[in-house]
Amino acid sequence: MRIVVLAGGIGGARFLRGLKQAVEGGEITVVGNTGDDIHLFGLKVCPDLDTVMYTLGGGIHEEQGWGRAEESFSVKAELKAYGVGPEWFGLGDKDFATHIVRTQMLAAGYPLSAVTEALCDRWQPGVRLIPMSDDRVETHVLTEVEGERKAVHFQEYWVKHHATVPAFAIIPVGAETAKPAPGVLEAIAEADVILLPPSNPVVSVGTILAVPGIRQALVAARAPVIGLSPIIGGAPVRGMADKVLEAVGVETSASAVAKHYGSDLLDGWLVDGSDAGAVAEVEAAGIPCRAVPLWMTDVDASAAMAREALAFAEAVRGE
Ligand code: FO1
Repeated sequence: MRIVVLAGGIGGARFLRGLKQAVEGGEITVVGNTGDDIHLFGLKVCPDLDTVMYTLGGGIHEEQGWGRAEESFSVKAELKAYGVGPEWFGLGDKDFATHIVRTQMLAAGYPLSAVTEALCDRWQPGVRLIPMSDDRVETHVLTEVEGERKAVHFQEYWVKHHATVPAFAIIPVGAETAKPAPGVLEAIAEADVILLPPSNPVVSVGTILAVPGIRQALVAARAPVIGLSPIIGGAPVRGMADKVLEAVGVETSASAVAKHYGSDLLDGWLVDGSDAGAVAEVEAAGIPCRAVPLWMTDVDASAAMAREALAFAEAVRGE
């Protein structure tokens, strides 16, 4: 079975760990969000690609959901000693090696998709990880800091300000001229099932959908597109999705996110049991909906969710 998953960072990576367990032998292609990418110290950092690669490859810092396990921060301390910032983004010594190799390969002319493939050769994540685009796309947030309106890089909004400053708009800079990376549209066209995991619907899945051609390919795909709600009981499971949902005028609820994705895109939407009351509303919007447990408390729970999504895909296939 060929499965395509559009994934962001932590939520997407944890879901993928369950999906891998649920479909031993299945062929999983992950289209990764690159809007979180940031250039620091002359290096290109790809947080969401690295979170998927490290999580599925066994190198992730489990509690954080980003960066490496057993990490040290000597280089970070030395950079601080030189007065070179920013200090608010925690790059560890082992993680620096990933960014050095990536930047070196990009400088040699390899596209990000080839670089990602090369890095995954080491980590063997057990999925094919393709960036949404080889072109530079960086999400910026229109905010107000000390009374001054300005656009800041998503990571500055998310990590330095912890999303405590207002977000008036979310702008995936460069998306309008970006092209899907090689293999993305082909994987979508050939997929048997396409899944939207509980990643951030605005800055992760939303950014991938902002690359011209990807949303259209999903709408046209033969495969059923099944989404899993990242919102449970009116609150984001993790992270600060509510802050960016507000920025784009979407209510923080399982049903609002389904409608935001649209009935043209979704063939099915899974909400948590606690949101069973939303099933009728989602179905009224033309989207088949089921309530199942969506808390990814461990890999077995994530695998159970994945099996529910795959069963739902079979149920709606060809309808
Ligand atoms: N998230 C944080 O909250 N604090 C950090 O210092 C931080 C550093 C960091 C370094 C490398 C990397 O790949 C990810 C990192 N993240 C950090 C996570 C990052 O902000 C992700 O983009 C978000 O978690 C959203 O996916």
